[in-house]
Amino acid sequence: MTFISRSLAGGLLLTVLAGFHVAPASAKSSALMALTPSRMAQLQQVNNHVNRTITDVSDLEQYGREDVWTLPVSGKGDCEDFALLKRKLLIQRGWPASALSIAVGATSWGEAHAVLMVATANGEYVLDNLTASILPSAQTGHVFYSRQSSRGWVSASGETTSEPTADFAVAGRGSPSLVGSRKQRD
Ligand SMILES: [Ca+2]
Repeated sequence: MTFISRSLAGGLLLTVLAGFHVAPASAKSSALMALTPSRMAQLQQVNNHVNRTITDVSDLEQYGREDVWTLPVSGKGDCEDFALLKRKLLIQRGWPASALSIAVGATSWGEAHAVLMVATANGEYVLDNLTASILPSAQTGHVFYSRQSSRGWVSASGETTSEPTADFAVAGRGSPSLVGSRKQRD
């Protein structure tokens, strides 16, 4: 997801966005499902299954180029591909597509990252290939700055774009190399 790192403006931007709460962009509150124990167990089962069965490989290694968003049909993929498969499996299990959106941002150590956000009547939870824990979005330690919606991608400022991007006024200043080493990709 190098376009994400190119979009970032460095630490200042992350400071600005740290308070950005990712609100459900497409799921209406009336349509949200209660997060019952059985549904939480379903989220954990899907998260664990995908995290254990898909091998984390960068798009550059697998496809020879960055930013290939696709289901990991080869058994290999990176963070957004894990999220796409989890979304598909949850829809197959009866979850409404409107409650399932991919959010992109950065980890606390500055890696570009993507996760699957699940909007429920009990709050929004994250399915993450970095952990088996299903955490509320505010407790992941990640900073999210753009999320999928039915209209494209919605940034922290509310702008809709065709690609996930951070479009605050500070973007474009500072170092674009926030993401840095890709040794711990996703
Ligand atoms: Ca990918």
